[in-house]
Amino acid sequence: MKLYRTVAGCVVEENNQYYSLPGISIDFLLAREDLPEYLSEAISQSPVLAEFRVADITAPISHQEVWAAGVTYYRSRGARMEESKDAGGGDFYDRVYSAERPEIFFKSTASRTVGSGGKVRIRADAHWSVPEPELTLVVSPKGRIVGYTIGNDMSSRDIEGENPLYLPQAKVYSGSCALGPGILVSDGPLPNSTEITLEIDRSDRVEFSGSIGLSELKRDPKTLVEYLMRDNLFPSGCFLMTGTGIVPPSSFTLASGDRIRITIEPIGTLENEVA
Ligand code: DO4
Ligand code: MG
Repeated sequence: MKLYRTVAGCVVEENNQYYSLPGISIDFLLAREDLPEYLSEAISQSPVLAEFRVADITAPISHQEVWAAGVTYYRSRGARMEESKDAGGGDFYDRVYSAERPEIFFKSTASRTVGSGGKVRIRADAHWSVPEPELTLVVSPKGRIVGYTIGNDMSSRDIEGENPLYLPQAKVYSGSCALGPGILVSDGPLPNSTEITLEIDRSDRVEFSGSIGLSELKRDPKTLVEYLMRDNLFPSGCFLMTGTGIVPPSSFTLASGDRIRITIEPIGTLENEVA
């Protein structure tokens, strides 16, 4: 079952049929502990939509915060060590990769987040920018994983690499986050065979493509959630990005007009243009 937030309200997709949930907000739904069960029941009493327009989809976020885990794939550890080698920061990333406590940082709010079809941004003062395609957990107020979406943790690698203390500036700015297209509502784990793929088109040809299997994710999603919830309250629920395992070559930087497509098969494709 998938949940979409659209310009006309929330919509549930089940067995290729779309059901509208009139008057029910994304905040109401994401604050529930029983989202999968609630939606199963709700669609049995909801009208079937005659037409579902992909163009009507908006980011599935309102009052939720977006947090992100980092250095959760071996490939990310290597990339971070490389970009920070001149600043002597490489050792931190090596240590956090194998430490018991994961790296978790604040990433975004709804105002900085775009949905599928929206425009992500690169910072005006950055000259090495990349998308980071990440499986994103949808977490209830009590810390239950109630669904999955696709996240793009847009990042300024030069700013992050200059000094690890610049991480918030490299990660948190207007248009630095994309989420969507919708939420795969499920409280079970995704299979280890799940693939995340990234394609970046420039002038109608593929400039970069890559993929990574979820089997390469070093941290258990439930453990990441457990650390996030320690001494934190999320009354509206929250999103937790699980880190990137796909890193374009160091010669690559995003440019205005690039189209970024991130696919995670059971969830869908998150597609954004760079403003
Ligand atoms: O440590 C910096 C951030 C790393 C990150 O965002 C990732 O690995 O996805
Ligand atoms: Mg990331």
